[in-house]
Amino acid sequence: MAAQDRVKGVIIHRPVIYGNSAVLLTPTERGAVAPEHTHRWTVAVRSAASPTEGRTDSVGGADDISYFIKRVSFKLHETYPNPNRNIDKPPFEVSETGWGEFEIQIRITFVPEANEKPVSFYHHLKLHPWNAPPPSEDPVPTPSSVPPVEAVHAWQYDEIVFSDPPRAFLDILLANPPTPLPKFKKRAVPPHVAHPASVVATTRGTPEFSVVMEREERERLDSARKDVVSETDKWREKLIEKEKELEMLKKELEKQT
Ligand code: SLL
Repeated sequence: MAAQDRVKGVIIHRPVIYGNSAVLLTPTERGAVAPEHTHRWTVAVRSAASPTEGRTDSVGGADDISYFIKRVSFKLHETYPNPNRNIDKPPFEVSETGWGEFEIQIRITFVPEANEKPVSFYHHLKLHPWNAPPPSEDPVPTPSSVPPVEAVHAWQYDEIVFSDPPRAFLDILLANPPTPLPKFKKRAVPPHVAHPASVVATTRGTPEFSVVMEREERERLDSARKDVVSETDKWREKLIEKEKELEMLKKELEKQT
């Protein structure tokens, strides 16, 4: 089998996150860059798991993803000089300063071995914190209990799926297993500011992708619980039926003896 031949029936994925973080510029920084610029932001594509040592304040980025990603192109707003930014080596990110939010097109080109077309994601650059009330059942925080916001984070979890990958590419993927996501989040993300929808958090700490897993785990448990209940009902009915049958047979037997 040749290296470029596709391995039929194999579906393999790599978890990634894309999005941005942003911080307010201090008055001194504003003076140094441009007076109308209010924020410094970074837009990035990273592996989903966060580092557990070294740069532990990073959202995602535990793994070097250049074994399957060749280039990430970020298409910025045309108010930026050279708005098409091609990043050909990790970290696949662009840092800028500015004053406004806008839509960023993120185009991922894979290594040649993948023999796959590029994929595009769209991300709305987020600079301002969410002021929406907490969507969770947690008690509504009083203003004094809301921690001061240091950074705004807007990240989306996604999985890049490769179907029938070429043999050589499958070998590369298998040689580079992704760091698993933590089962439970280890970082303190205040529940009243973390978005349970998984993608975003406006928080004092650094969000980490495990809220996604928590939700999925909850959904799995709920569905398993329903299955167990319906199975139990089914077997209970069968048991009742059999007990009736037994009762009848016993009566038959009594009659005959
Ligand atoms: C808005 N529709 O009005 C958006 C556009 C563009 C933001 C936001 C550029 C900084 C520079 C910048 O921040 N553009 O001047 O280099 O909110």
